[in-house]
Amino acid sequence: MSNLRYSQVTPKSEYLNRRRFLAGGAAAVGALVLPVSTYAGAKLSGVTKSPLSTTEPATPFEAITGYNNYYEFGTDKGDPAKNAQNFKTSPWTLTIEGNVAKPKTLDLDGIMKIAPLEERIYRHRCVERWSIVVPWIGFSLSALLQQVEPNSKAKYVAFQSYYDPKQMPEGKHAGIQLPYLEGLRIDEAMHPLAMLVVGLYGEVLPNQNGAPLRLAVPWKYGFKSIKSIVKIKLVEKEPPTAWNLANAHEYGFYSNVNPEVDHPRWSQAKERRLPGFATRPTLKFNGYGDQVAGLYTGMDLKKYY
Ligand SMILES: Nc1nc2c(c(=O)[nH]1)N[C@H]1C(S)=C(S)[C@@H](COP(=O)(O)O)O[C@H]1N2
Ligand SMILES: [Mo]
Repeated sequence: MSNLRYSQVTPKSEYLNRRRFLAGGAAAVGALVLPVSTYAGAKLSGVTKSPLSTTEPATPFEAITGYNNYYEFGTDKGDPAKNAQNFKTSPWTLTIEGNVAKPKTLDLDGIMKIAPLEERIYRHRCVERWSIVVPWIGFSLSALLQQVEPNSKAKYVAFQSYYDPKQMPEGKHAGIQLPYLEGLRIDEAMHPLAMLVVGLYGEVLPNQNGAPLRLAVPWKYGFKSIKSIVKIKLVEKEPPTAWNLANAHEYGFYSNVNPEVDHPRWSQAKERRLPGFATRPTLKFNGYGDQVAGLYTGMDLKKYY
């Protein structure tokens, strides 16, 4: 059971500042009034291991946190690790609204208390053909959705990322519309594998991986797993998504991992497992078919790509 509260987590920066203060005397006094810009690296406690984990070995921390897509902080894979370091993730506000009986506004403490924290080791397959295995920490998105009590008009779930051009100046050159938008059908969102993530490798999420709150939808291409979520809205119609708005021909709403349906510019049959260059066959639904194929019974997955 996790009774951890965000206010009880010791941010690494604060801890370091404190150490510096103890060691450095007067010169370090300023450190006491520095705002805590990030919780990245703070340890999460009370995390249980989930049976939903793959038995594949997890990708090293350095690869997961050093090779990222996060266009708000630049389009090169190394940009997010460099440019997101000072991103301010506290205070944070998440709103859940729309076709629900009980809309909610949560701060970080509230987010951490939605459900007990679990470690789930998931495969993650980017549409650009690299893959990683990540020990995420979080809980099923359904835990939060059930708390707001969706009504019968809630057919889809729309997600919106934080966007502040001042903190994310590289976002101007992203080539996609920001704030980043994503969406799931309600039954996809309610599937236990769909996860809200607050950490990885035992720690609060590094900023470049989507702190303080991101999605992990392991049977879909990585771009469905939206980072730094500020708004979740239960809606009646299929919501717009960032990559579909940018290029509808290449990126559909569903975006289930599917080695049988090529991207218009490349085959999706294989993937590169980081770190290194070894390739392996890509699995339908990224290997989660036993759990999720039933969501798409009777659908033409070439049409609904
Ligand atoms: N807000 C936001 N979320 C995002 C992206 C982004 O650019 N902005 N990139 C997506 C893509 S393409 C991938 S592959 C994953 C990468 O997640 P990771 O960096 O934690 O591996 O984040 C997804 N979520
Ligand atoms: Mo991606």
